[in-house]
Amino acid sequence: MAGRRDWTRETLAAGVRDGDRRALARAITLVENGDRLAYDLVADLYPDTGNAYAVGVTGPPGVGKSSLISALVRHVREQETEVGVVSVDPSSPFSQGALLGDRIRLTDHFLDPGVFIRSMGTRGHLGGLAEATLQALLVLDAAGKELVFLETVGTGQSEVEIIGIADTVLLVLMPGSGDSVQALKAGVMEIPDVIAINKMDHPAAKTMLNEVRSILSLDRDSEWRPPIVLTDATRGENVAELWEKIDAHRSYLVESGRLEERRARHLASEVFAVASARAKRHLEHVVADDPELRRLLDEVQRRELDPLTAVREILERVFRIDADRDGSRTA
Ligand SMILES: Nc1nc2c(ncn2[C@@H]2O[C@H](COP(=O)(O)OP(=O)(O)OP(=O)(O)O)[C@@H](O)[C@H]2O)c(=O)[nH]1
Ligand SMILES: [Mg+2]
Repeated sequence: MAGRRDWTRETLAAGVRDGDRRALARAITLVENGDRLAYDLVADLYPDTGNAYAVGVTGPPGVGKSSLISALVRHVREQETEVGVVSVDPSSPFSQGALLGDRIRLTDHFLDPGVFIRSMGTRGHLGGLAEATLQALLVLDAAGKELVFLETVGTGQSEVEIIGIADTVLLVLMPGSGDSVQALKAGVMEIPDVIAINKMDHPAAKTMLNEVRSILSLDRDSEWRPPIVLTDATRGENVAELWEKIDAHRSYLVESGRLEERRARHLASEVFAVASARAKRHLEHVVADDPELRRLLDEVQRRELDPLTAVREILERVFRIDADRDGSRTA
């Protein structure tokens, strides 16, 4: 078995392109750790990407996201579609731990060579989960996975950056996910492309369906009306219907030319998000290490220097940005 030292940029890229599981596992660990080799690898693989369809699956804890993905994977494997699953846990600083192990419940597919499943935490990743998720998606894409599920728990803003790269966003709810319904209603949560109300056996499932339907009916302008499907992930009920809706969304995007547009927008915002995150980190490090800059902050605190003058000096020193010009543009 190849140890960590045995992989080079070339062998790893070749292994990923062949869909070799050990190469994939290694590549995603490198991505997760923000390893230099991961950057080189993704740079090499990038020209071969763009073929995988990414489905983001989000929703509150325990609603059945993993169970539904598992059922959907079973369904698409009937057509022998090659599938990747990345389960991202924003709250976990480590990966492959017991907690994440419990989270993925996809053990049915662990022996299927056409399915690659991986959970990912933040671990030492400085670039954040958005960056790690994008890189993992690109690796799976280059490995020939035609369909990649990105699972992440959440109901608000935190997961937006993780599923922001997805082509289709599936929101999973269950009776009792009232907070999410409120968040949809208040416009705090972005309208997903497809909604599953899982655990449909629950007596309150129909009520929730009507509630969600009435919220969505307010949004008359959009051309795509998010379909809502009642599902039972454990019994596999309506899973085929759910897949049809996801596929219909994909066809809609392709036929209307919106897929290219959406991907271009996602990639641009991803690049900006990662660049901003790095710039912020750089700033924090420099300020922490530079007594001169810390002195500025002290002066602000003592009211000897006003905040915006301090900002100008910091930007000039750290980024060589002429803050006056920059400020006048946004004013
Ligand atoms: N009765 C019933 N139970 C379900 C259904 N779907 C999932 N479950 C159960 O609900 C629990 C949570 O399911 P998961 O698939 O792990 O949910 P999840 O949303 O991925 O959970 P987290 O990743 O921890 O947020 C498990 O015990 C499942 O067996 C369903 O349709 N009906
Ligand atoms: Mg899960």
